[in-house]
Amino acid sequence: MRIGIVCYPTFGGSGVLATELGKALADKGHVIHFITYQQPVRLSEFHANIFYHEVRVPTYPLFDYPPYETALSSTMVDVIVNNNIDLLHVHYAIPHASAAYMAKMILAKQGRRIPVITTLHGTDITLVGRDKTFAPVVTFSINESDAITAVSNNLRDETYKHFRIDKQIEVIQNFVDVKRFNKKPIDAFRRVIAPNGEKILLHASNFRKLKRVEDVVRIFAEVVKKVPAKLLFVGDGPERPVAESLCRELNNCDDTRFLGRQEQIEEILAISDLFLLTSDYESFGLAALEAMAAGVPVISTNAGGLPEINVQGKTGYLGNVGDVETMSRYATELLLDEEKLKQFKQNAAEHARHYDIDRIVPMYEALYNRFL
Ligand code: GMT
Repeated sequence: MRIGIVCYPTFGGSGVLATELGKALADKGHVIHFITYQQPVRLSEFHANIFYHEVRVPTYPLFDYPPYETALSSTMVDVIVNNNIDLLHVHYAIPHASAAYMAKMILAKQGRRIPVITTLHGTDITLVGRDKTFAPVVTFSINESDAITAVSNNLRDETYKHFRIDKQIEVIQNFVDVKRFNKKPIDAFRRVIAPNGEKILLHASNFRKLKRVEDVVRIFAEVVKKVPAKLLFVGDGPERPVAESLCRELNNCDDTRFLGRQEQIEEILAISDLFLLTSDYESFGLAALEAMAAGVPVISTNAGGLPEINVQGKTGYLGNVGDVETMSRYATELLLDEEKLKQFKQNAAEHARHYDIDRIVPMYEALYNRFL
């Protein structure tokens, strides 16, 4: 198949998922055309079946707001026509689903049919999409998609709750390439981070407000009172200065490192003992799944789709949003009990296999086949 994939190219989960999906499909012989405004972060290597088309938005003195969506629709039309694309798969509804609708209508006038599949990822529904600035367009373009998928049961339910959707939303959960995350720890790296054998806790995100990174700092501050430990932060974003200043306030800077954006997250996960995810909401929590695939148990909130992947008392523990005390207690208890920690690490790795790329990607292929 020749598939056009539209996504955000940044470090966000939807872009990562879309890129990994494209790469997996290309490995299976499909020809993939990525359409976005920048080379996607996880698309750094050459692949004979992968093409990248940059959406360029010309500047003009009249444009206070450069019309990205118009440029995106036009690029879609161009790529579809010139590369004989069979199907368009857009990730994150805003503005990809409405841009795809526009491209589809333009092509229909030319007598060409292009099926559009929209995958909903999270904040396109639960945060930004629900805002009345976007809601009518989001509702319309979701309903006009030929197929709609959501990355968790929770996100499907949230979409039905907040939008008038008259079509079936299919759930295809996110996936992880278990082989990639099954890495041996690099001892020298572990020693640099934790020279005295301290436990390593990790948080990775885009540091947006809903990630509640201050809760990560507070949990760590409690844990480190009882367990010699280090905290690693991976990623960057608007709330990073908040986490940094709280760290200083709580006197934990010597034990905390902000690594910034990292492409080789699997190397960092391989030396980690516990992953912390304290979000207000996660439709799925791809970062937590990647941690589990690397055999790292997860302490998370029980928000959104997180209970669908993190199994209480097996792969980790869950607490209410903002309940730092409970999450700290769980983390401390687990880190102090070597046997239990070992068992949880094994459980996490085993559980992640349910979401292996080899199980989930065929679900997308089956979906595509229905429209060709
Ligand atoms: O978490 C983010 O802020 C990024 C966001 C995105 O759209 O790129 O992630 C969403 O999609 C991911 C992949 O499907 C999910 O794993 C995340 O849980 C989801 N984020 C939220 O729902 C907040």
